[in-house]
Amino acid sequence: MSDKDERQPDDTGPAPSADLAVRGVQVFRARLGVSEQSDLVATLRAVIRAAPLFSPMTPYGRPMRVRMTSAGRYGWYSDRTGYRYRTRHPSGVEWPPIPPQVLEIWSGVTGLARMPDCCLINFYDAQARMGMHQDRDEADFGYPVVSVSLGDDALFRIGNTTRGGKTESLWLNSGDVLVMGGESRLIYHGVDRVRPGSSTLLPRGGRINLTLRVVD
Ligand SMILES: O=C(O)CCC(=O)C(=O)O
Ligand SMILES: [Mn+2]
Repeated sequence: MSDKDERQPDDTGPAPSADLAVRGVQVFRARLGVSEQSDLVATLRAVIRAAPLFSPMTPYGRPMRVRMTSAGRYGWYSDRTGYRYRTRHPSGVEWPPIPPQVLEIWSGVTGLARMPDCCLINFYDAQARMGMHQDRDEADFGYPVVSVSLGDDALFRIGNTTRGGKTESLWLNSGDVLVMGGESRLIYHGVDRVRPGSSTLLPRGGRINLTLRVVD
């Protein structure tokens, strides 16, 4: 694949279906058109006003570079005692509900009737990255993980179901949706870097990732 996918999403036709699978990870390129992306960002701003972004502490005692918050019955959280889900934002408020547009993305790419319990909202500034990890704080790995990219491009790395070994990388662009399910549900993955200024979706730049998961 080329370093940069030049296709521009448009709102004139149906979104293309999965055009790529890397190690069982499905990538739906330009699943969201430009206006859907802007509407979604406006909706997410309201979520973030109710449940502001924060920088969780890793179990290793360093604050994460990615700032985050959640929507849904559960929010993902980390501190010195480990990774887990909790039912309230650190401020004490309940997490806001997952916006209907986000649930529609989930249904569209998974075909599942069961809705996700958690929509993790990750915000990456120009320096942020996320180390290689598995998503494994959920009860049932039979449900996929769905990840939505908005804003600046991100270099996403895909490894194996055990730590180490060869990896493959792909650029995720604004509007792309990725699904880790089946044999790829427990695959190691991470974000090496974002490409600042590659998108005009967010006026002050940066990248938003939504990660949708069934928790219990
Ligand atoms: O930002 C991304 O694309 C991935 C985020 C992620 O893997 C996570 O939050 O678990
Ligand atoms: Mn992850």
